[in-house]
Amino acid sequence: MATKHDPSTTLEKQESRLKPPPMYQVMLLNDDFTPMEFVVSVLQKFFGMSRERAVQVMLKVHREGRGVCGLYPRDVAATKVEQVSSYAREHQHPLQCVMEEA
Ligand code: TYC
Repeated sequence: MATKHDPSTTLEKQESRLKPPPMYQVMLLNDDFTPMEFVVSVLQKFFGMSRERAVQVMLKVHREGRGVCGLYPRDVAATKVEQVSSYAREHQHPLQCVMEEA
């Protein structure tokens, strides 16, 4: 019978045997219509970036076609995608936000 102190029965031991949860990159995709200023405001509002950082990331997306906004566990990443997508829709911009396993 396992005792209270058998390490194989403790929650701590079981957690250490699990793989860490997969992480997801949340990304913005470039398009020809969403105003640069709107993208900067999205990066500040939903990803907690400074204005300076948000401008850098927006320009990277503008020049390279896509860019990473942050790395999150799956449910947090999915919520960011949903929030950004509905905010863009509300403002009638075609801005696309997607997630991808890291
Ligand atoms: N390409 C857009 C423009 O020139 C700006 C833009 C940047 C749009 C990043 C989307 O994810 C984006 N107005």
